[in-house]
Amino acid sequence: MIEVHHLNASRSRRITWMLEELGLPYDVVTYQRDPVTNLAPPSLKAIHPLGKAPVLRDRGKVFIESGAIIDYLLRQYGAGRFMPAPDAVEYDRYVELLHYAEGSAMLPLLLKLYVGRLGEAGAPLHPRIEGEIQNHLGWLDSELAGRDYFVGSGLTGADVQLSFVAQIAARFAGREAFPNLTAFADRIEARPAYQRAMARSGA
Ligand SMILES: N[C@@H](CCC(=O)N[C@@H](CS)C(=O)NCC(=O)O)C(=O)O
Repeated sequence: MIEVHHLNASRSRRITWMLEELGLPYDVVTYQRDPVTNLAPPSLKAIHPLGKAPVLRDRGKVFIESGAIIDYLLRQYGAGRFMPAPDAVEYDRYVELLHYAEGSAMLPLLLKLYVGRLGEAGAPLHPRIEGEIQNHLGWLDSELAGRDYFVGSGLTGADVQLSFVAQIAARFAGREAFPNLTAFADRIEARPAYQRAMARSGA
């Protein structure tokens, strides 16, 4: 049985959601963040030394990195669903966005979170961070103009990866700032598979 190691209020929600979209059976092992530090409990290191979520265990192997986990699940169990065929014109865009979510888009959002904790000491960095947030979220918002999903006409693994960015965008910048991203976040949250995942592993 596939096992997902899930941390509350975290990016690992993408993996339980992807599993629900695929209709695969899985077990969830849930960890709770420390209420003071917001960090994962040390027990998460028992499954992988980094102690980060998500971690997936399947067929005796342990996988980290949500983008790599989504790629693995779709290759193993997707039977062509939720990704373009490797020889399709949209495949390269799919791979690009699958990596882009964690490789680029999350960075300024995480910097805002961490530098914000420095108070006044972090002030010199705020303009650069805000500029990069506008740059990345503005680009993603424009990519969604006139379309429901980032690649082709239906949901792909790239949308699952970018879902967390869209959800944070609405939270950090307000629902009006990036309207296409907000509509995208609303669209994915309305999906029955997403709702099943949240009911199972917590929103
Ligand atoms: N790029 C990784 C990020 C993994 C990561 O940093 N996860 C966070 C949760 S969103 C975590 O485990 N934080 C707990 C901690 O750092 O103690 C992925 O997408 O899987």
